[in-house]
Amino acid sequence: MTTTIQENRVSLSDTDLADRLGFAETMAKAAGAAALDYFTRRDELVIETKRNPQDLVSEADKKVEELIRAEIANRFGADGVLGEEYGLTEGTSGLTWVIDPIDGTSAFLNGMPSWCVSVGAAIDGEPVLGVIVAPCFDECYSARRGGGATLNGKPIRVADQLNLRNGVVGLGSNDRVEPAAAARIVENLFEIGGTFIRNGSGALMLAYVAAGRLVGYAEPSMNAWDCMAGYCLVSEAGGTVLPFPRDGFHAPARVLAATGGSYAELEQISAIAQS
Ligand code: LIP
Repeated sequence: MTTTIQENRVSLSDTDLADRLGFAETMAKAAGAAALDYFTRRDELVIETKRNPQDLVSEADKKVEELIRAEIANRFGADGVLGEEYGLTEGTSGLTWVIDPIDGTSAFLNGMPSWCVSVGAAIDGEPVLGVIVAPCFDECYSARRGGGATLNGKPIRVADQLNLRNGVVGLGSNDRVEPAAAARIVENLFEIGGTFIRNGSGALMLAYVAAGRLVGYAEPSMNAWDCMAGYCLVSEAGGTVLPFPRDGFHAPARVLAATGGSYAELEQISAIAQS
């Protein structure tokens, strides 16, 4: 299957995507090793506050994104790059890498293992590649459009045998969401006998949906770099996702992913008035 870019700038074949996936796995693992080194000496890191005291960034985030950007520029210089710390660099190939150097920054800086390196790629806003590396667990989740999803090289699939009453849902939220609305999602889930986790990394929780550990994931307002890789993983693992806005590189949007059998109910439970 050949993925033809809009305006026929470039046609990316499955082989092109497979090449990029192999590169992304190697690169994300190297970035993960660099991040893990920072993690072991996090007390030395210079930490800055972004929007509020819960929204932090450290030199680890910036240095790891710089490492990823340099690797991409060296190998696929015509591709675009969108990263959490340095924004959007337009490309000419039609493929844009969408990266979060350390997703779960709060967990990372507080010494908890639930963080990851998230490397996605999109063509015309559609996720086509996803690699999520969780160094503290020695796990590499990987997928490309049409190629299935794997965890450490072994095929993975969403948990079709679970539902919202016997499975666990991942939830995310932050200051962009009205507190009462976020609480209502939890209330709605508890009312049907469900339960949830929030580990601070939306990307890692999306990878858990793809691996069949979580039955679904919902977050009312999430950035493209947090979800693009996870969306590719969930779709290739047989799950259903709420398409991210085609112009979503510039603003956060609602994120929803689940098994096919639980998607509609989780959509209903987590639907809130968008501020
Ligand atoms: C995090 C997301 C998570 C969200 C957090 C934060 P970061 O990304 O993965 O889903 O709830 O507020 O945005 O900031 O750790 O890269």
